[in-house]
Amino acid sequence: MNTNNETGKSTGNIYKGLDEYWKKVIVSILLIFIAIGITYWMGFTPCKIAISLNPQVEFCQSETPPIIISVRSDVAWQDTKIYVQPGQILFIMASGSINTWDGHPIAYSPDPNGQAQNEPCPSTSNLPDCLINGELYGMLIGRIGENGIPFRIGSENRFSITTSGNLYLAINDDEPYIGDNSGEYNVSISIK
Ligand SMILES: [Ca+2]
Repeated sequence: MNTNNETGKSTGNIYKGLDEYWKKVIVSILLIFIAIGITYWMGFTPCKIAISLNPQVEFCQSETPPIIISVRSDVAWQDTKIYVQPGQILFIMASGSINTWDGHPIAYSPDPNGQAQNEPCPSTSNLPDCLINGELYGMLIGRIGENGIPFRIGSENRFSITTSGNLYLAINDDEPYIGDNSGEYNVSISIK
């Protein structure tokens, strides 16, 4: 009898121990879901929390899926059809290589930051104006609206939008000599 009683006690303790364990698991899971619910309810998405923990995280791509487009080097201002307006933040990343004088190695741009090996555009005083005078040949540039003021972009940049209109992109070059370019940049655009 004693043995049976002891066995019964031991078995009961094991079940009791398991019950306590699963209770803790269930309570923990519930607390995690409640915490996630409260953070969302308060407007703290994982993206915003990441930024608050590390200010270097300037933009959370997961919050707005990026728009991927190709920007040709042999066409001037290209309308991305992306409408932006004041208050938005624009995050642009670009890659690829182009040539601003097809077949001439000196005009090679290894990336959207442009040709660091050359003088800024226009490289000599007898050359015509560029889309942005004083910026490098081959640099990815942009403007907001058909008559917006052009600005540099390069391989990666972030902008606070202060005007509304479609985003236009181009590759910097002497304006009359854009047609002799080759290649394109791949551009990722995120709006927040
Ligand atoms: Ca050219």
